[in-house]
Amino acid sequence: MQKTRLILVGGFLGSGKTTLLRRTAGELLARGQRVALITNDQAPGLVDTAFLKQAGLAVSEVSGGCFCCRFDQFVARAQEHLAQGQVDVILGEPVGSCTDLSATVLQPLKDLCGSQFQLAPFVVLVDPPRAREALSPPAPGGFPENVYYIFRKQLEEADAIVLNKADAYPDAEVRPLAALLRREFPTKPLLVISALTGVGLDAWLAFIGKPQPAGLHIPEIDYDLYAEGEAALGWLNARVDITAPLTTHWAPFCRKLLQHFRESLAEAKAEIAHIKLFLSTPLGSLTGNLTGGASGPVIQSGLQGPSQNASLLINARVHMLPEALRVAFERSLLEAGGGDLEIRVRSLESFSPARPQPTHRYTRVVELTA
Ligand SMILES: Nc1nc2c(ncn2[C@@H]2O[C@H](COP(=O)(O)OP(=O)(O)OP(=O)(O)O)[C@@H](O)[C@H]2O)c(=O)[nH]1
Ligand SMILES: [Mg+2]
Repeated sequence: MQKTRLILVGGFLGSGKTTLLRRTAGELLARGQRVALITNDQAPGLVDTAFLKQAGLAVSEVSGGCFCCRFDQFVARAQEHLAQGQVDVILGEPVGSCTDLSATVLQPLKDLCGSQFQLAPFVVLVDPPRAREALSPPAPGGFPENVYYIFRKQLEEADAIVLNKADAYPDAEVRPLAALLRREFPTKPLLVISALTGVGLDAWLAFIGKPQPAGLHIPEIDYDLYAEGEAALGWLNARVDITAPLTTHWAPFCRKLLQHFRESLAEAKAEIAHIKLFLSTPLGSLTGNLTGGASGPVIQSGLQGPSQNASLLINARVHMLPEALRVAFERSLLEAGGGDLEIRVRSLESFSPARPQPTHRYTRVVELTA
């Protein structure tokens, strides 16, 4: 029986994993391949899952812990996709604050599931400014050093590095960074792409389509530092129902919400890793994103018109205590609503990720003969 190709795309929060996976899935489907996706988060209510489902893709999720701590759930989701019909490719997106995936996911997959899945090289996606910060210690960015520790470990364990968002920065910035990554990681293939515009996508598809060894690197990981780095980030997942007195265009509301949120985090000097929202109405959906740095909210609307009711999903990952993050979010929601909207928070979780407790941890690279 033909094995299903399993492609895991890692990388720090906001580096563009979901954007790349959505585009990759679209390209593979257009080439006649059958594709499924698995998303992952520490808590339920994932914007990524909603975003990919709205694109008509077959998506399942592992929530409540990362792939390494929920390894059996991850394998169960992958097997469910197989049971539902022939699948040629499964694309998986691990949590962006996770590392040590080679030891805890890739090696066990090769060892325990090698007869079902053919693992592609583990690719780690990077956002140019974040990579520059992480590779220039002491990091000049807004995260504490233990967060950049995770970022660097992600690069160390990668089989290949993909420098994303090439469209957003001049060549004069991208080229020296690519050179720095090549110097630091001379044995790892490096691709430069834009998941958004499709630049470099053919090379990317050719790379993931080629049978190659996967999970070649198992770096030493200091779990105390890793746990501290993850715990330095506040996490918020919320579902909110909103009713307006009259039919409303929701894009301005979402923009205001993200702007207020951003201002209140800037006041608290809390660095944003990624804030993303997904708003749906009977007339379609809209996504909004905020990543760190100076860039403002990016709103992409697929709404076909105004409506009175909307459901909002929001996921925020910020260098801030979870309780303060919740307060900042709730305040921003009220400010964006301006007193006119009826806002019902259906669920809200804010927390810092717990210490990672992987199901397996292999210390040696599993060699595959076939
Ligand atoms: N300019 C530009 N923006 C991009 C590109 N790829 C992704 N983005 C934007 O970066 C933001 C984050 O993208 P996502 O795909 O959600 O990133 P992610 O890595 O899945 O984020 P998490 O799931 O939170 O870890 C969104 O606003 C994307 O539109 C790119 O190639 N160029
Ligand atoms: Mg994502």
